[in-house]
Amino acid sequence: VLSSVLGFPRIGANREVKKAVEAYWGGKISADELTKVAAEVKKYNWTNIKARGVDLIPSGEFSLYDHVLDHSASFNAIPKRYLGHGLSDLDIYFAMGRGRQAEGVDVPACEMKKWFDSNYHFVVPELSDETDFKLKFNKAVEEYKEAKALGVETRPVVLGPVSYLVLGKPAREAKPGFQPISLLPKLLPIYKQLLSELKAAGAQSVQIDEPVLVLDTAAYLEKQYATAYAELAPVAPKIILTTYFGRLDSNLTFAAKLPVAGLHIDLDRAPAQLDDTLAAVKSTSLILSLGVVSGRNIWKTDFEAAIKLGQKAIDTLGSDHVIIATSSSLLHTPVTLASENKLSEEVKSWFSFALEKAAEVAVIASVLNGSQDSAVAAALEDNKKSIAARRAFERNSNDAVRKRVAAITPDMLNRKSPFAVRLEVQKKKLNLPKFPTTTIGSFPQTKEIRTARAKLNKNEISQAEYDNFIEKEIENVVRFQEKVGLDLLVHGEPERNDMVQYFGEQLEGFVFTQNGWVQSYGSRYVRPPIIVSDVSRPHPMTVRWSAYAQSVTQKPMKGMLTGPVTILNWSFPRADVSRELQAKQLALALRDEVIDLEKAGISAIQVDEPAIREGLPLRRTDWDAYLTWAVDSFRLATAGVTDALQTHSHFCYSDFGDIFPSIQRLDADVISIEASKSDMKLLQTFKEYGYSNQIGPGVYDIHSPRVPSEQEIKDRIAAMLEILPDHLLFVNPDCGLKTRGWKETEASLSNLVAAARWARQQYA
Ligand code: THG
Ligand code: ZN
Repeated sequence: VLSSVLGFPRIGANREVKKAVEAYWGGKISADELTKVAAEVKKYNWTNIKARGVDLIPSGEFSLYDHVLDHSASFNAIPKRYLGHGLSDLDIYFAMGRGRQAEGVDVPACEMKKWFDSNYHFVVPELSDETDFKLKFNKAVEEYKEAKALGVETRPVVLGPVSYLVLGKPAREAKPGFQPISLLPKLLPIYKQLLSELKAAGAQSVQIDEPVLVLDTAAYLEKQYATAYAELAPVAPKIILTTYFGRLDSNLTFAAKLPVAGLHIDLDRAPAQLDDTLAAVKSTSLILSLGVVSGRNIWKTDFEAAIKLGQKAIDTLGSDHVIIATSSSLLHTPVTLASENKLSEEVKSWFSFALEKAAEVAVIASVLNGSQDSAVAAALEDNKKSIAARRAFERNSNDAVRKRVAAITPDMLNRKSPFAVRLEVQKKKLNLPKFPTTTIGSFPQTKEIRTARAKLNKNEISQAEYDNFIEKEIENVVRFQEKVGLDLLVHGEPERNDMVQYFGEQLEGFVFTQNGWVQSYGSRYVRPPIIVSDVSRPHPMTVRWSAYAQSVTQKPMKGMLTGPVTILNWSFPRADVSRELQAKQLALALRDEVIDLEKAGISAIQVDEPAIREGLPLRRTDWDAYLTWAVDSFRLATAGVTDALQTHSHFCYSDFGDIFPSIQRLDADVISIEASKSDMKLLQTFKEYGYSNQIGPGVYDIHSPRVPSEQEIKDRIAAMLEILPDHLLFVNPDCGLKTRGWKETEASLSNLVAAARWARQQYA
């Protein structure tokens, strides 16, 4: 039995990559210096994984921005708009990731999408018949050799051709009806070259990721999979076809027949698929890689349970045909628990981060190999103890919270009156103009804000000094919005580090890390809080700040909360109770907050649910169950108020084409959505669906520093009004502004307000 890690965080133990990448963007370090930092991080990863005793160590999955973008760049799948500006390959790469507006170049970024149901974003390949695939560089080979030079034999990782194409989208110039998968015949020669070069470099095996195999769509791709792997297998090192985040289900039938050396399945997400998989591969020569150590959560693996699964596979296939692995790349977990000094020893003993997980796969494999090593025996014993201790803790749940969840009644999910009635009441109460302008909530998080927070954490300033500072910031943001001329104001969220972490810190039932960063996209990382027990709200969380903000302005102030589903999805959830139960507990806590905000004089409250779509199960058969509790949780959180309270919600991602009924069922008075990067088709769908409440489709993309012109925004509003009724339209950016600088924020919002004013005259 071999042990394997499918991929590792590429941010560095101390966020070295973020710092270096941002320094490079700021012109503070050279490309060479950036490469050096990257090399150090790769070395750290390889040597540390090896030191934990892992047999199959990943290479090639490192990235300066995004691994899908790495593939596009190396395959020469580069949209034309990035070419001809005299940019270096590296700068073209970053321009695709984040856009570029400097020295006469003005190009927006490529679209980003959520990576399956995770909180990681990948850069969507843009493809057409004009895409001129060639292998510009072979990252897999380069990193394989780089590791080898350090004395580490690795198993290179590449994203498979079918998944790569399926994750892509038609480029603007693509013919109507173009499907990226039609490029498979053109792409396969590139993969052949890539893989044969890997073989020539000495790689024994290669991990080819085909996560699309766990989706319903894969059922229609059987032929493409067969063609692809029939062509690739003869020239490639031994292929381990790798699936994760879900179950193969019926796709197993053809996946198990592909001419590959091995198959990896995710037994963290879908432990029940082991039996079917064993039955399917029993009569083949396939190696089965068992993903028993979660790549998505931070709970210690229950060795006993993992060993049982491993033994079952060995009994069927023989020990030389079994690999013990992480369920997916460890990209989604923090680097190491060793950097956490504030968690109690008890709490720490429940967790494993990436490096600890590397050790876990090695120990489990050793046990299955019959190791007599005393260190292995000790690790096994330790694991038994901490799993038992955690179970004991879980049994000690908060009864009052459980009882409250059990007592939820249907009427608690309903607003008092239907939308049409509320609309009139709210019109009087809020007195907003036509095409009201607003923002999504956060304003630039400046160095000063971060510094103040850091000082508070280190006790270098008092709580009172910090609170004063935050009040000043809030007042400045309010004045700024008044000056720019926005209608529905926000307090700017200077008190929040992150829209999820902040609430985690206020709620009972969570713990947080000091250094548990996980890449969200590019150089942006998050520190997910960890839900460890039943959740409740010991005190109001945002009322103080929203009430203060309202007290310094005559304009209406929008309260700002993160919704239950999003808090859940962007945290590390408990593994011992259902997601539904955790969402309902969160919803009750938020319901109390919403009611308190209204009591404090706030007349609009936004409860963001950007993660509701990404939380959707990967398989359609699982959708209904999820959507029922997810939407109910939102309604539970927001329905406790009077008709006069205008509820808002926000979704960062617009691909909810197939969950319209659920978006409608949220019954938020206003939703703001991302519509700037995708086209107007989305709005058309809203219309066709007959969506009835107010909508603020983002009029510009905040994910890039470029400033939209007034004309651009006018054009967008005009295009939106071709589709949406004018009495339902809000005008807002497509997401929060915390990652932006003040200068571009002021310029962009001024243009936005001017465009809205123009629209009021134009469509009076
Ligand atoms: N919070 C969490 N997850 C998210 C978002 C979020 N997932 C989706 C989307 N928003 C991702 N967007 C961002 C935007 C900005 C940052 C992170 C994710 C960001 N991070 C700071 C950084 O990397 O410098 C660190 C933030 C901090 O100090 O805590 O700016 O909003 N959970
Ligand atoms: Zn957003």
